[in-house]
Amino acid sequence: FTARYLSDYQVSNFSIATVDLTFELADTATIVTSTMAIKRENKNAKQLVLDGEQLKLVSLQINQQDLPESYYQVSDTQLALDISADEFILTIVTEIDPLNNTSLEGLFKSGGAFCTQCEAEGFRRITYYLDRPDVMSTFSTKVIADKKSYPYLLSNGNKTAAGDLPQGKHFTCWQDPHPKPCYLFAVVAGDFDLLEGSFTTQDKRNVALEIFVDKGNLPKAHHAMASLKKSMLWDEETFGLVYDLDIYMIVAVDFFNMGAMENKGLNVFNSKFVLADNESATDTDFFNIEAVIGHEYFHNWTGNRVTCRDWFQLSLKEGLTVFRDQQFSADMHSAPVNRIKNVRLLRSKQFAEDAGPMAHPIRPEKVLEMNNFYTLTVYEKGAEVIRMINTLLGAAKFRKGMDLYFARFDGMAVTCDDFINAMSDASGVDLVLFKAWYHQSGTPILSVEEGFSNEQYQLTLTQTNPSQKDGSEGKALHIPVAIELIENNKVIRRQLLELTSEQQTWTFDNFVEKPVLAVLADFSAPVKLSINQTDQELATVMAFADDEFCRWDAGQQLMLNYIKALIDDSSFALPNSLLTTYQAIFDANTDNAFKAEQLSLPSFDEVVAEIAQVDPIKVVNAIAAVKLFLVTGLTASFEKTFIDNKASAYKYSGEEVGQRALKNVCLSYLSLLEQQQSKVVEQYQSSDNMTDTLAALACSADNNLVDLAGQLQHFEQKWHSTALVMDKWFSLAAQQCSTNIFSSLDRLLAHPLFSLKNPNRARSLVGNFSVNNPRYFHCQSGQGYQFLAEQIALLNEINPQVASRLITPLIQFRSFDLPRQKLMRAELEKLTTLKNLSKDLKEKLDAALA
Ligand code: HT7
Ligand code: ZN
Repeated sequence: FTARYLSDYQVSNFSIATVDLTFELADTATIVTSTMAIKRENKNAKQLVLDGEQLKLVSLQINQQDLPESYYQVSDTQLALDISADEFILTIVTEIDPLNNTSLEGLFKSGGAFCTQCEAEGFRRITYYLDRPDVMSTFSTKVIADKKSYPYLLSNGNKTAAGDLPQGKHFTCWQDPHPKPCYLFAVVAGDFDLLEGSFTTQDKRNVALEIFVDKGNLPKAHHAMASLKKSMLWDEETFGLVYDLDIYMIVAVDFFNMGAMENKGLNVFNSKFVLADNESATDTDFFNIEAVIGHEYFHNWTGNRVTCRDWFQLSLKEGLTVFRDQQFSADMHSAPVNRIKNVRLLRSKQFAEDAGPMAHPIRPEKVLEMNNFYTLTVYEKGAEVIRMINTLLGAAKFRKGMDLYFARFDGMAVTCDDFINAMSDASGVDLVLFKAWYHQSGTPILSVEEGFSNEQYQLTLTQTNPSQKDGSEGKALHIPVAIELIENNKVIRRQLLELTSEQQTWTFDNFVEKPVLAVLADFSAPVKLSINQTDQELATVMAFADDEFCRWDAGQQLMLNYIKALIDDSSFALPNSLLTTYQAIFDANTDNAFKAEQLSLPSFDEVVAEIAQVDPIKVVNAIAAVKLFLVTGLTASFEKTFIDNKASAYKYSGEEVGQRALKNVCLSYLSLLEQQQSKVVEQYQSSDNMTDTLAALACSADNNLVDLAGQLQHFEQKWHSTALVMDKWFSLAAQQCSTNIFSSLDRLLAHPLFSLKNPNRARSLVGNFSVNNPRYFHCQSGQGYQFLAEQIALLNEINPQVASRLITPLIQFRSFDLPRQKLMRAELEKLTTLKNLSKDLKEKLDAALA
């Protein structure tokens, strides 16, 4: 396996103007014929080297003449051709085996349907090609298959022909007018139910919207369709971006490595992000479907029309598109609650990645396996970086920057620098220093020092940036820090400070007494904050900051301080003042969804990110102790809020989602008290919706309540034939906080509905155990680590991409105490000896064990 470096980038020696593909679909022997119009761009380049993996080469022709064997060499990864002509037609016929392709890259089968996944480098598993994003071609595709089994034959662009063939076969031809890199190519063939809709663009064109789902699932596709229409309208209204084909198709499949894929005009989605109805989907499912549909749709401009020059630039499209989908969700729902959720994800998962062995800048510089770089850093931190540009420029100039970016680069494959230069040129804002966010890894620590004398308030901000992988020191970044100053319980000053060196001091005049600081309003930068605020100051921010994020975050900081105190000393006595502060959350006139976030304590991962080499069980115990203290002291408030927010029949609306969230947070607290646990049973029995059912089940699993077994059995009986709901069942069963968990896990692995070949299933059981059952994943015996490592070893053969994602909690062993480190390392070392260790796992194991 050889690493690739950003610094080695070179333009392609050859271009491909057009590619005509014919797929003769068959389970184990699909024939792909590719005819390409190729031109030599670099006269010094002798050989044309095409990428290709797991292909059987059937034939090869140049300008319709067979190419003698002495003119080409085939290896496991390449086809090298010696061709003297500068322009020629190359026809390659390959054979592939979709049925046995469990990696779900290239052409594979999901249930009965054929389906492709080409990003990042899956197209090379379909045919020999220049599989790189800066080679853009016009694609036309003919798909041939049995008509009865595969009535729908789909590809990118517009349908140009269709007809019947002998032996019960038929064909469909597609032409995509937009040149594109091969990672955006797609083919799907299957028997589906089709939900049809339409959208009229602002320039009055009619776009046919088609959502393909497994037979019987049509009623579950309406929310996805509504979400698509909202996304299309939002992009027109917010960014002036209009859809550019006559048809937009979405296909939902059950076997999929990630959430969804933005193939031009033919998105393929994990069915989890399409299918929903009131009985089987949670509020979170409804929310996520809208967000993911939005994300893939927004890629049509940020990703497809303007794409990446090379994969190191992935954040060019992903960071920007995540930022766009976050803004979309904020506009559709509560902006502050969305922001809080974004920050929770960043703090719990991205901060850990940035502190772990696979830490990389949002624009990585070295890659062994590209699939390993679809990370929280590239996506979520990447979105934070775009958000900072938005903050520094202001919304109007940011929009001007976006307009200039499209004016300059439409139809091109470009770099992150191109994007920033467009932003800077359009706005006149200097972003030279800012660019360091693209090449520096690690989470900056922002330290805050306050001073007050002679009616002057002094604020000193210091940034510390972690040293880099190459041993170099972390450099000062351009950090926007939005603050509020509160005097007499009122915000009297709001300002955006720009920290551009290691340390800067700001002075604010005319204060009678020292104001209270609310810092990082709206979480204006992806940094860790180091600040000493008293409980009283934090309570003031919680109650009186204008910025909702700051109000929420002050509560989190307060709780974090006490969780840390309990980790240091488990007998630490929590003060009753905490109860007063928490009671104020109940009493405030704020919306329910926000209250629910305020009442939710920092998660296990968020706490781990704050403490070096921590004993994980101490973290679990400390969080549980704070929770118990609060519910014991404020039982009546939790109970009243729980009862007051019981909604009637299920409806997915902002108001009711908030009510359910608040009610279920209260239930989670109350379930710690034996005398309140009947509420869990009652909610499970009376629930008419998945959100409440799962909330009750989670209480039973987290507290190992006696009713859990019966509830799981009842749930299984009711839902055994609904795959997405059974994923939830496996997740919950894996979350059970019980000493019997390991025998339960063995039973779950042997369950007839369990299969490691289905990524959703594998993630539900294996992923959820290792992420959401910290007491047993980190148990002293090391059994939790062993369980995960064993499943990863199996997945290494089946699906390296999924294996490589699931290994995350093990490679982050340095966050934990030395005994855990030793146990985790031992499992990682065992994995290094696997027979066919994939590139994906090798890259991570090498980094972790270095
Ligand atoms: N651009 C896509 C990224 C992706 C992917 C999707 C499905 C399966 C494998 C994949 N590898 C990379 C998804 C997105 O960000 O929208
Ligand atoms: Zn994306």
